[in-house]
Amino acid sequence: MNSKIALVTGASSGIGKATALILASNNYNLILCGRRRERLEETKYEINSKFQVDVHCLVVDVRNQEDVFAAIDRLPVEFKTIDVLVNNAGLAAGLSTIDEGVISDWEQMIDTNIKGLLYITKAVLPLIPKNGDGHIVNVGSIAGKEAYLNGNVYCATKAAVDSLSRGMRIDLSRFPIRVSAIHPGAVETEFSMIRFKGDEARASKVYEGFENLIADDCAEAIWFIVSRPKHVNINEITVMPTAQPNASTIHRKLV
Ligand code: NDP
Ligand code: 8X3
Repeated sequence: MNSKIALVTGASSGIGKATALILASNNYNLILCGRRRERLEETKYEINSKFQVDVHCLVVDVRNQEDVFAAIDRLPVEFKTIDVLVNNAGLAAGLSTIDEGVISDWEQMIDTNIKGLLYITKAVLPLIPKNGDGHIVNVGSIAGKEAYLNGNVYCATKAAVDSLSRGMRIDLSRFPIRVSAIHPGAVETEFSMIRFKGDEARASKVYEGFENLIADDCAEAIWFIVSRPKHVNINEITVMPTAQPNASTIHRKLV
């Protein structure tokens, strides 16, 4: 087995899957985490067909504290050093004013985007080397930098990821473990289908009339972060479509 190992949460789709592929192409062995086993197995198959690295699928819901700790504990011994942790699993559920918000949507976003990230981080930290090889990359969002209309709770969860990244960086620099964050604007993935609960027409409108980011744009930024020499920590990268200068402005050319 090669020496370096990365664990990517939300590796069954979108940014997480693209990140797993770019890490594999750079010789990292992978632990792919998500809830959908089949999708993780598909990613594993794709990686194995292209690259000579080892891949382990970790089927777990990051919201379940007990399951997260048990799953990390049960990792095969050869995967028990984790050099790079990419905390990417996350979602938006719904898009409505705070007075019309659905409480179960709020719970899902808070439990996944904040508490899930914390559970995974706490469970994985003992396995991260304390010699400068260890690196945690959190996937935040432009939504955590600027609130936008109807974004309220999603924006708040991503502001928490931003703040946690800053705090974790301070706390873990003593080992040292590097902590970085990436804050993307609009990326076409399954994100909007999930946000709009399978409403394809509404989801596709999000990306109409402008060139959105694709998952590979984020994966390349994550790879840049991870591939810096040990003495360099990229604190954060905000990556936006050129047509989206801030969280709530998109220049669309609609016919
Ligand atoms: P996708 O919906 O394509 O991917 C989300 C991933 O998160 C899936 O692999 C999903 O896997 C996983 N996931 C969701 N909930 C859980 C859970 N409870 N336990 C484990 N895994 C979970 O969206 P993106 O790739 O776009 O999203 C990835 C991250 O990027 C998210 O944190 C999102 O907030 C952030 N982001 C996205 C932007 C965008 O415009 N798309 C912009 C800025 C940030 P599974 O369903 O198999 O569990
Ligand atoms: C996802 C990007 O702008 O839809 O975090 O909130 S946005």
